[in-house]
Amino acid sequence: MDQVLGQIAVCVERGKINMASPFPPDLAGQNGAEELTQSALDAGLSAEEILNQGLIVGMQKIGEKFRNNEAFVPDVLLAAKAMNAAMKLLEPLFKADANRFKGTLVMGTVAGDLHDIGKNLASMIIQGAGWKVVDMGVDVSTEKFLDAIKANEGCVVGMSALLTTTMANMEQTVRAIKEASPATKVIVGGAPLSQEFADKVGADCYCPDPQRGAEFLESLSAGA
Ligand code: B1M
Repeated sequence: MDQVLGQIAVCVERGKINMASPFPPDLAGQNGAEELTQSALDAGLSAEEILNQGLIVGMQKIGEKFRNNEAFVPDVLLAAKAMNAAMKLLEPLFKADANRFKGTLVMGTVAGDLHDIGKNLASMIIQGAGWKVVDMGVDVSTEKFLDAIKANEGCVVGMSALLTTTMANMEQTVRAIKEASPATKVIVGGAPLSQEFADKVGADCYCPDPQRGAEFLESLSAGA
């Protein structure tokens, strides 16, 4: 792995946002995820490389520590902040020409769930693939999804869930959408999901990663 990508991963894992951030104390005064991401871009690395080999690697590592009780909620929040700061620099590189949208994706994290990093990442990549993304944020109720479908005629709906408890809310929302608007396609993603779960709840596409979502949407626009 390129050295700067390894450093970016460490910054995300340790919650080192930028040079000005005092945390963690042993990295005070050093470059953070923000400056290193800018250096990587300046050195010619692609946004995809930085995302997949730097930022996501760091987030996976802090996730493992969190699971093993070696890191706690404040550590994970700082890691999320470091990742978001770097993602802001990558975002313009994933953006498509607003005059040539292939369709609209209404995207949200399901009710009860506040995790938004995966959703934001998927939104960014799908936007880059030429879709207008209407971001509903986190903790999005079934009613809000249904209202957004009415307001964005012909849209596809994307949902993210990171908690086994909120997978049940996802199921309820997908079923309500299919009942109220059977033609609306629904794509779902999030670490605890599986193809089996997506099939069971009636989603049209299970996305283990954003690219799968972009490919499914591409197949819809190709068939339109
Ligand atoms: Co939370 N959390 N968290 N957390 N958190 C997990 C999910 C957990 C697995 C950690 C663990 O125990 N190892 C665990 C869930 C256990 C379970 O349900 N079985 C957990 C828990 C328990 C909790 C709390 C309950 C902790 C507490 O309060 N005691 C709490 C719940 C709050 C709530 O939502 N109501 C909580 C809180 C938080 C923070 C706020 C601290 C923070 C979220 C910050 C934020 O999102 N702004 C946080 C984080 C960061 C995590 C971990 C560490 C990382 C999640 C993440 O962002 N991953 C996570 C552990 C882990 O996953 N390793 C954990 C990186 C992201 C890029 O991956 O979201 O999977 P992911 O997205 C991927 C794919 O899934 C896919 O694309 C992305 C890129 O590949 N994808 C889509 C996702 N959605 C998609 C949609 C698509 C397409 C692709 O189209 C529709």
